[in-house]
Amino acid sequence: MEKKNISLIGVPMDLGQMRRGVDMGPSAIRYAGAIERLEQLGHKVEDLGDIRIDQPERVHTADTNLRNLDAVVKGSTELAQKVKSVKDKGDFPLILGGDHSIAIGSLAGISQRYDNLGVIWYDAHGDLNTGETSPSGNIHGMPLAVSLGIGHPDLVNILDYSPKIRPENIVIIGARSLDEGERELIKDKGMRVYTMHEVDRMGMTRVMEDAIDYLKEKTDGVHLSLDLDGLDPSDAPGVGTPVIGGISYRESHLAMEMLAESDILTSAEFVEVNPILDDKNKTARVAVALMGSLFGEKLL
Ligand code: 4U7
Ligand code: MN
Ligand code: MN
Ligand code: MN
Repeated sequence: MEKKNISLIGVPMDLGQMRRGVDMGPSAIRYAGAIERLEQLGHKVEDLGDIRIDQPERVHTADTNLRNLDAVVKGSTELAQKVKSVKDKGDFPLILGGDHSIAIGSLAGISQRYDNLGVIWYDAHGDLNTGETSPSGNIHGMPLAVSLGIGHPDLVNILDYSPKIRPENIVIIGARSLDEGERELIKDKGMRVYTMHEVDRMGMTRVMEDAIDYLKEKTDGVHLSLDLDGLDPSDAPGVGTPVIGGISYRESHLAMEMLAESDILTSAEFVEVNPILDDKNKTARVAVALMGSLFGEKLL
């Protein structure tokens, strides 16, 4: 793979859900050696530091079913602007979360540069809820819907355009916990989803071959949004919403290696690492190991 200029952005966001600690994700991933790993592979890394995120609201405004809405909008807007400036320089944005609500800002900033951005959503969940369908009111369960232009106007209109992505440019991999409203949206919009059933049945090799061929043809850039809970909790225990029966560590490496070979990615984010729930920073170390494969590391 060609050597990249990578701009690292940390987003210590924990407002999209209720478990404290995920705001320390960026530190945990840096501590696990992300920058050194990428530099060893010959890439140039510039660490832009962390986006400023407000404290959680102490009183939840109950009328919206969107916890910490205003603070999430503010953080997302700041992230979107930062990501956009990285893209304007022609660098590769690598965003470290933080909970998955940060994808709202990432995609807002990235997608302005593309007519047809593709997205790989590596996750146990669909993150396709709205205030109306969400069982939790947690915005980290909504970013993919928001990016499709579905959801609260303040979230949907970040950087004043919508939608950020088209449903046919989305590939979800690893899904095994979908809410009723999410299933309907997937069917209604015709999104491509490789649930754990397809991963089991086809194997990760065919899933990734398929996904890469599909996106290569349709899109002019691809963003990887990797939620560590896409992996099985035995491999990635430090996440807020673990779901058993996930993608293995080895399968995930294979997926990252195949993405590296294809060289289709134009941006990436690693989210939902929560060091307080983790086992000796294992999940952050897994994230860094996967980054290695994603950016061209080989075993031999
Ligand atoms: B994550 C959930 F109900 N669907 O909306 C919700 F199961 O970013 C979970 O993928 C969302 O970790 C998980 O609250 C969001 C729930
Ligand atoms: Mn997610
Ligand atoms: Mn998830
Ligand atoms: Mn989660």
